[in-house]
Amino acid sequence: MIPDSEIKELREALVNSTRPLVFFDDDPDGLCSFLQFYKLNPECHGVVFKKAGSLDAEFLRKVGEYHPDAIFILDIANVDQEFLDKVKNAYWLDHHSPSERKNVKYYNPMIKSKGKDNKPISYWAYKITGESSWLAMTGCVGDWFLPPDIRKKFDEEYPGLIDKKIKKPEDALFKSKIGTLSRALSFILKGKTKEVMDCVKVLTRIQHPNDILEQSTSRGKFIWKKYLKTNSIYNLLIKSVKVTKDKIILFKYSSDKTSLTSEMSNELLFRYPKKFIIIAREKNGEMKCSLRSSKYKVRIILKKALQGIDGYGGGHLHACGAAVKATDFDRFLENIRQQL
Ligand SMILES: [Mn+2]
Repeated sequence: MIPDSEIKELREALVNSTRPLVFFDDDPDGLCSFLQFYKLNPECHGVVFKKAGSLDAEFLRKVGEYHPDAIFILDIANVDQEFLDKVKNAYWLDHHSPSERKNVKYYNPMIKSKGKDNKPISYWAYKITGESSWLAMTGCVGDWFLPPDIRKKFDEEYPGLIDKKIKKPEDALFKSKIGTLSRALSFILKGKTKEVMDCVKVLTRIQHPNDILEQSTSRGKFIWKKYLKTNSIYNLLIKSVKVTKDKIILFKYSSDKTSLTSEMSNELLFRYPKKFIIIAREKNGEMKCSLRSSKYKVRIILKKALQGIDGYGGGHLHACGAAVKATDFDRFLENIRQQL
């Protein structure tokens, strides 16, 4: 967990900042964390982090342009020391494997819990800001997490958006309205940074989830339209996945632009929790993979499978990302298969 003293410290830093710059991950958890920060302090200037790899010196340009008095880094797993050395007053809030860095205030629930507590950043953002249970839920559900304490508040404030009977996060993600919203946000984060940030700007002005879900405002309509555009590509792809008796579900496609591997693998995991799911997108001679399984320990299998392979990867115990040279992909696959 993150102790109350640290929650308070973050809240004060955010409230007292006159020029906060916020880097956030490009998934619903990262986005909803930013939106909650924005609700508490509308001076927040957001930068979506769309890169595979780390927040590195390249992003110092953003710092130079904006001149922030405080920098917040939300839901980003890797930040280079070189970046941190050149900035002042940085706060980094993350729930991936803990890092050791200097010149930054670092908050991670995994540290005190010895790896047991990896609640999403949207959860902590709600503790910090007290803002918008619907944003907290949308972000948490996107990370396969259903926090009972926020759920209670959310059910009071937004009845009907999650059926009372739903108890599992994956059911919330695929069978509830808030899950639809979470997947919609995931899809609007695809595409070019400029377009994404236009959507994010609109999202900062949305007051109620039904603005989007029922397209009851023009802003909500705008977001919904963007979602449908990506959703049509997504539906075509997921329909072409073949499921056999094999323990592995493997799907390969090639696209320069839209990465939908993580969303596809999540939906397949929901439908086939006992399989080992590999969705791979080929780009520039590299296979960018999302790996999922409820049955198998994906991170451990992945680590072994990468031995002697030109590639890298990691993540959570049952959900990982990896990139492997296309020429090594068959060998990589065989290394996985041997362990199942
Ligand atoms: Mn997250």
